[in-house]
Amino acid sequence: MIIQEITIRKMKMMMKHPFTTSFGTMQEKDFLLLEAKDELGNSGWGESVAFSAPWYNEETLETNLHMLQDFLIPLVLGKEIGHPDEVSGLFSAIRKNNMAKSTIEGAIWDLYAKRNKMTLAQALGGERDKIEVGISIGIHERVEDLIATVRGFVEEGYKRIKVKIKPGYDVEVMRELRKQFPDVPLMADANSAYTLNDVELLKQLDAFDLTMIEQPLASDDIIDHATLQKQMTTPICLDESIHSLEDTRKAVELGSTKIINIKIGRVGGLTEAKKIHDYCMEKGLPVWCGGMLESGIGRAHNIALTTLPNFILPGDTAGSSRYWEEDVITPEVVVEDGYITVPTAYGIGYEPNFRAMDKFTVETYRFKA
Ligand code: OSB
Ligand code: MG
Repeated sequence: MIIQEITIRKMKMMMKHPFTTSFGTMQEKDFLLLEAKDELGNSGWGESVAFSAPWYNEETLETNLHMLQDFLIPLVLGKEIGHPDEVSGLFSAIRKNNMAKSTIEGAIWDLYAKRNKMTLAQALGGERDKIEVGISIGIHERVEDLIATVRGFVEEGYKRIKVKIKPGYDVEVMRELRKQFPDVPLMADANSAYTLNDVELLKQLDAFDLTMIEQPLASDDIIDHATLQKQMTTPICLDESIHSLEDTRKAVELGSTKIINIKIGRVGGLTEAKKIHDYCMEKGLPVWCGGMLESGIGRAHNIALTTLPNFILPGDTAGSSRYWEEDVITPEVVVEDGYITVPTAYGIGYEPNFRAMDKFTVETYRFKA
C-alpha cells in the first residue's frame, strides 16, 4: 500500500467526570486523531494517547504533533508499505516519541486490515470474539464515594476493579474496599507515587489479596521494583517503566515485574505490543491492556489487541459511556456483563462518527504525498 494522504485532527472532548491519579486530575481531554489514506481510497485511523501535559510520560499532544508533522509523516508519505511491521523500521532513526509513532502505525494497521478484508484482531493474530473488561477508578476524596462508585461498576458486571492510590490514600482505602467487596478481583495503581522508603507501608497491602499492584515506584525504574517484589507477595505489574520488548526482557530477568500492562502508545505501536505479548506468553507472565482515557478510535485498537491469547487478565478497556457523553465512533463500545463483543467489520471494526468528530475537532492538518 502507498500512503497518499494523512489528516490530523486536534480534538477536545469533555469527560463526564474528572479522573484523578497520584499525578493530577483530568477532565478535559485534548488529543490527536490521525487518518491515513492509501492509493485505493481506503482510510485507516489512529489515536495519539499523549495527554496535554507531560505527567504520565514526557510526551504531550503538542510534542506528538511536532514529531508527526516534522519527522514521522514525511517518512511514510508516498512510501510503499507491504506490512505494518515495516513502519517501525521507517522510524528507526527517530528516538523514543513512542506515542507519536504509534499514532501513525495504528492507522496503518487499520488500513492494512481493511485492504486485506480482515478485522484488526485477525490481522494481529487474535482469536477471541469477546474480551473481559475491568475498570480503573480515580482517587475520590471521600472513601464513601469511592465505595459507591465501585459498587456501581461491580453491579454493572466489570470483571476487575482497579483503584488509584497515593501516599495517605492507600492501606486504609484498600482495607475498606476489601471488607466491602470480599470476592471482587481488586488491584491498586500508584502511578509511581512511592519509593523504597515506603516498603513497610506497601507490604501492608499484601493482606488484601490484590490481583497486583501497578507501578508503585519511579516511572523510569526497574531496579527498585525488583527489590520491592522480593519483599511483597502481591505481584508487581509495570506500566510506565516498560517502553519496549527490551525493557520487558530486562524487567522480567531482574524479577521487577510478574505481569505487564501493555499500552499500545507507550510501547510505540501494535507491532511492539505484540512482541511483548509473545515474549510474556513464552515466559509465563500474564498481560493485560491498559487504557489512556481514549476516545473510541484508541479503544477499538485496544480491543483488537486484547483478542491475543496471553491477554489473560481483564483490561482497562471500559465502554465508551464510561468517559464520554458521545463518542467519535459508531456504534459506540458497549460493555455487557463485563464483556465487549469484538466487532466483525474490517479493520478496527467501528466507523468514524463524523458528525461527533467534527463537533470535537479544534483544528485540522492535512499532508499529501
Ligand atoms: O496508569 O493506567 C494508568 C489514566 C490516565 C493515566 C494513566 C493511567 C490511567 C488509567 C485509566 O488507569 C485507564 C482508562 O480507563 O483508560
Ligand atoms: Mg497505570
